[in-house]
Amino acid sequence: ATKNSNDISLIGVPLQLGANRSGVDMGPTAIRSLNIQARLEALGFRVRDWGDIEVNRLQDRCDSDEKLKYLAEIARVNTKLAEVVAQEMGKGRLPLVIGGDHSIAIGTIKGVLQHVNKLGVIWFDAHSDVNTEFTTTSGNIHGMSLAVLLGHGHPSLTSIGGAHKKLDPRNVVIIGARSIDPGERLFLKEQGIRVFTMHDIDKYGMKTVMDEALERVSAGTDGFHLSLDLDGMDPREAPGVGTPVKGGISYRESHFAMEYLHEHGALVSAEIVEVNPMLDVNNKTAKCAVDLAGSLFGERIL
Ligand code: EXY
Ligand code: MN
Ligand code: MN
Ligand code: MN
Repeated sequence: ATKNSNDISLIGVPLQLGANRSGVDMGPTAIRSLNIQARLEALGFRVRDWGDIEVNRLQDRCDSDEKLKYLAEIARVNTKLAEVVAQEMGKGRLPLVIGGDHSIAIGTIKGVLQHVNKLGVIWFDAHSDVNTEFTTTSGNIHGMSLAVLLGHGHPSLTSIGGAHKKLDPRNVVIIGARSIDPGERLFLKEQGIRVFTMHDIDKYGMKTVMDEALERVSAGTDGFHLSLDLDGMDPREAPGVGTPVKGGISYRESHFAMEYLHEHGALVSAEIVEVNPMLDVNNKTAKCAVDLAGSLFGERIL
């Protein structure tokens, strides 16, 4: 994989079927309207906007498995996304995927896993997203994507890109968690996944948290992926998200985390998810997303 590639491939996924509220399918439009491409080009990157993965928006509820909402279409979109991510990485480009709800992490990371054997993942999120069809109470697939990537969940999702293409829980770190369901708590314990809750961030500070997180996602891996869910930030800073949770990561802590990842290097891929312009205030959340992308690619490092 091309670590720290100078070429970025921007891929939009206007998907809201995995979420609990509509509007997040307009995330790519809101983020592009803030000129994310020009922002990254100003940092010296060559940015190619691949466009959007096609989504059949009008879906009736009757998917194959009642429990999981819109399972068939979400599996189809993520299969296509995985192919495109793998193809763009094959051309030496760093995939920067713009969502859309967090179910798209399935396609992004499965695509990266076609090229990277051992991949670390930083999961920046108020939630752990490790529900399965057995533990979910909502049936929303955006709350299941990390479990799927660890090989647990509905076969039509875990089989995308090959069922054997999955993450090692020792290389996965969740940062910002503050809303974890009972079934998820059990899963996280069983899997031994390192979770830095808001309590940990307050107790140790973001630098200490990031130091340990970077150690875990780098140990024996070929680099790491950043899955940036804007609901990880405090809702006062990022109100335009479908599942806001009070007491989140501050604006400065978020930027520090991004800059720290940049300084460390070894970023292989990234995605920015859950920006919902319908719930936003003057595009504030989309602007946070673009600003954080700038920091992730070195904008505030002299
Ligand atoms: N844990 C809840 C569920 O499974 O429905 C909420 C999940 C929210 C997921 C957002 C994307 O992070
Ligand atoms: Mn999430
Ligand atoms: Mn979340
Ligand atoms: Mn294979």
